[in-house]
Amino acid sequence: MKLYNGMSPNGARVMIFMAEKGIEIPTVSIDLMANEGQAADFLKINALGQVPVLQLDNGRYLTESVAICRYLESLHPSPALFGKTPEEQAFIEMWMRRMELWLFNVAGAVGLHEIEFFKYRVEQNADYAAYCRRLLVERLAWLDTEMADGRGFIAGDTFTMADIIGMGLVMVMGFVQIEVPSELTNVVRWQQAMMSRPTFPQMPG
Ligand SMILES: N[C@@H](CCC(=O)N[C@@H](CS)C(=O)NCC(=O)O)C(=O)O
Repeated sequence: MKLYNGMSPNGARVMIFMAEKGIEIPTVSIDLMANEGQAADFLKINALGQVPVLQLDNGRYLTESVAICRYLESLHPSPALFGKTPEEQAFIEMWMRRMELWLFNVAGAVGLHEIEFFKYRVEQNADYAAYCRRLLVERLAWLDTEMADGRGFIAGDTFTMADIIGMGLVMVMGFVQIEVPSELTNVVRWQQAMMSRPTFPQMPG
């Protein structure tokens, strides 16, 4: 197998996942800031011009971060980050979708609509970015209420793929400088725990 990856919130999901499991895969580094994702050779691998991409041993390219992690989970089941029992798996899946669709994508939209680098990716709209900033904070308040049962992690008492998607969210919030309001103590506690985890990516200074 070969991984094509670059420093980014979605790329980080796979890096964190591998680090949590102690998996090593030869990696080709794609420098997104130098626009290597849009290079003709890379577009032949993933026409969307995005990382991460896992090339399987049979040559096929898997081009979605969660699909890559799921594939690696089946090859390296322990520790189980997608759950073991049907019930665990279903609740982790529920929380993965909530973290990605309900939170991560809203934070991502702030970046897409505000950061100069993305001006050729989307038709930027400053009002939409401002709306997404407000919406994200509202949704973090919802997450805080959900986590008021004292659970240590997003989907329960163990670290899972839902937390890894959440770590990507924390990274995006760092890029666009959105802070978790201090009164959201459950989210603040979880965020601090994620940032102190040895597998949380250290951003280049
Ligand atoms: N759904 C894809 C999204 C991947 C994605 O958006 N990757 C971004 C980095 S977070 C990327 O490679 N962007 C390259 C660019 O815009 O040039 C996944 O999770 O794998």
